[in-house]
Amino acid sequence: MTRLSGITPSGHVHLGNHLGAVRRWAAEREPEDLFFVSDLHAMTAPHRPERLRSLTREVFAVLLGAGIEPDSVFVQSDLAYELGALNWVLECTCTYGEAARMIQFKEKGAGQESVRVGLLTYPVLMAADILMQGASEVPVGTDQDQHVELARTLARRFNSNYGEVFVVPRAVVPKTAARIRDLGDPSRKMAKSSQQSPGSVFVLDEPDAIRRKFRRAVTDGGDEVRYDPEAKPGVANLLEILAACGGTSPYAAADSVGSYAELKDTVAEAVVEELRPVRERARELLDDSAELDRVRAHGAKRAAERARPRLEAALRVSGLR
Ligand code: AQP
Repeated sequence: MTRLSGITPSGHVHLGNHLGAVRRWAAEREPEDLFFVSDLHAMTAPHRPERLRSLTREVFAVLLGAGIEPDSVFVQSDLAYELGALNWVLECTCTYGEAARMIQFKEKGAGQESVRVGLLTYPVLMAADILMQGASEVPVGTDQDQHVELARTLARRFNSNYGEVFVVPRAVVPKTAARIRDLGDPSRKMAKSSQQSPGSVFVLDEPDAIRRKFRRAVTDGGDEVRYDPEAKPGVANLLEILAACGGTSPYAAADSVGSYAELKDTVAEAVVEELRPVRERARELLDDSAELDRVRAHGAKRAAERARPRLEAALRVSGLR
């Protein structure tokens, strides 16, 4: 069983990515699991080339820093030629109606003056990511369910039209993890794309920056520390973060602190300690370009070796080569 998970370098990796995904990927990984930095997906919206390149390196270093094995991680664009080929074959397996139905396309495209064709077709590229690696399970949130469903449809259609080449993948719901909210605006989730927000805590932030951000975190009226996400969303978010760092429940975390100020200090220190080893390992790698490049080339080679026989078979049975 191969599980495939990706992270898009659309901004700096934040505390939400860490607590909600990356930390678990590292802790619960099975030998067959695969992780990748989906830099091709980051091109569906306007982007700056140098920034994309540097964020891709950063995200890759953070995955390794979090403890993901070099054997199981790669950068998507290091397989750009292979993916480009399979993407075309799958685009010719997918109908326009199927692509245009994707809710994310409608949502992300809504109100935009101009939309990249890639925003319409990237679920097909995602299908190529999944099918080329022979992934049987794709852990995704509900917002990506529909894309995995499309990958299933395309795998089935391709197999029945041309021959059995692809494993038919299925979406699996990851075990519940905290949904971390923006420290300055707890009504929205912490997000990579809201880079300017002082309410986003990044994995590579220095301890003092982390402490400053928590000191400025929005709390709620009153002064009682109580876990009540409806009435006290700001405090609840801080308690969820504290609980996630300490492996307890938000209710227990609430009992451990007496005031808002104490809560902010306690959660800031817990986050500093939680992120410290990841930041230190990631920084070491980012400072040692040669080592980072070596690990990246190794991951790319392994991923390409895994992908090529399936890609060759897909090209052959569909009438190419
Ligand atoms: N705030 C969050 N709390 C918990 N988990 C989160 N994830 C993202 N935000 C939070 C999880 O991180 C993994 C990788 O995310 P992604 O690259 O697919 O990005 P995303 O889900 O679209 O959210 P981001 O990081 O905020 O990026 P943008 O701003 O580009 O949308 C996923 O497992 C995701 O659930």
